[in-house]
Amino acid sequence: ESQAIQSALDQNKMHYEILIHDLQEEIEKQFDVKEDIPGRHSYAKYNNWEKIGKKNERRKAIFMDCGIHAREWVSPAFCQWFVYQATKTYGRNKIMTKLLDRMNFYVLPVFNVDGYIWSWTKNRMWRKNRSKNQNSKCIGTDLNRNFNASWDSIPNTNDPCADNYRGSAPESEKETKAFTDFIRSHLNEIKAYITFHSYSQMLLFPYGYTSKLPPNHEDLAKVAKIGTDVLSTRYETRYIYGPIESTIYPTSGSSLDWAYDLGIKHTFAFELRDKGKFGFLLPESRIKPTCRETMLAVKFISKYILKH
Ligand code: ING
Ligand code: ZN
Repeated sequence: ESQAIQSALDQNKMHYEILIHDLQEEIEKQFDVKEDIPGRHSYAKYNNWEKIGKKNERRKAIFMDCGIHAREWVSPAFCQWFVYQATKTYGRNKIMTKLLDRMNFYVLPVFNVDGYIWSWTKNRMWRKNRSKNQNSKCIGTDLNRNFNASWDSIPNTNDPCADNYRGSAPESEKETKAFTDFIRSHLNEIKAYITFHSYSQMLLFPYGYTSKLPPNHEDLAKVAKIGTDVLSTRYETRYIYGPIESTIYPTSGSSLDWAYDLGIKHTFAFELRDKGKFGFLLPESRIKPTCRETMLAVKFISKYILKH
């Protein structure tokens, strides 16, 4: 049986390779070959955003990231798809042309580089990054619990051996720090933040650390409702939407809540396909459909941001 599982995993890996292939170069650019933290398998320079749009113009921007969790492979696939489609359809697709004429997109295709590599080479189900923990043999911090957003307020994130370990302090991880530095220094342009996870088919917004609703809840819910409706028009994929806390589960220290509290009033997290049949091992045949339908929702959100 374990052999069957292994071969399923191998197959899945190969199929992803087709779409992820072009990402390889992107990922390699992010490596720091010096290995400045000894023992870390490989590790990012943390500043390798793709910026799509026109040069040297101040205007609204949307920041998107993928792959904060290693095993959620369809997420980096989406970021790659977005960059590919944006550059390919600019000048041909009306909406894309208008969006890129008027705003910029920052796309971080793989937030958690060494974790992602680990999930390809050693452990398909790896979630965290690969940093060492003091006083523990266990490796890794859950980057989506490491942000300074009511950090550590939800219990059970303090075990370094657990998949949701919050890290030793807020922003203890280089990946987190590089991201927050970038967002802070571009706050006047960044009007929306979208982060991509899998799986569950949900569109989430703040908060995760409290059941309190943010001031613009109605607005967020409206955008999420239309966004998920638009997404479903392509293949009838049904998404649910709502605040993190009541829609998926309570979380503290997430990037979404952090960005919101910093002042980015439109922050969304996608939980992409599926609802658990394949889960993280979403087959190759579903990658492109997932990207296509998700693109519709992202375009809608972008148009909304442009208008408001
Ligand atoms: N789910 C997310 C997690 O970090 C999430 C859910 C998204 C929480 C955004 C907070 C903010 O647990 C997965 N599958 O990673
Ligand atoms: Zn995730």
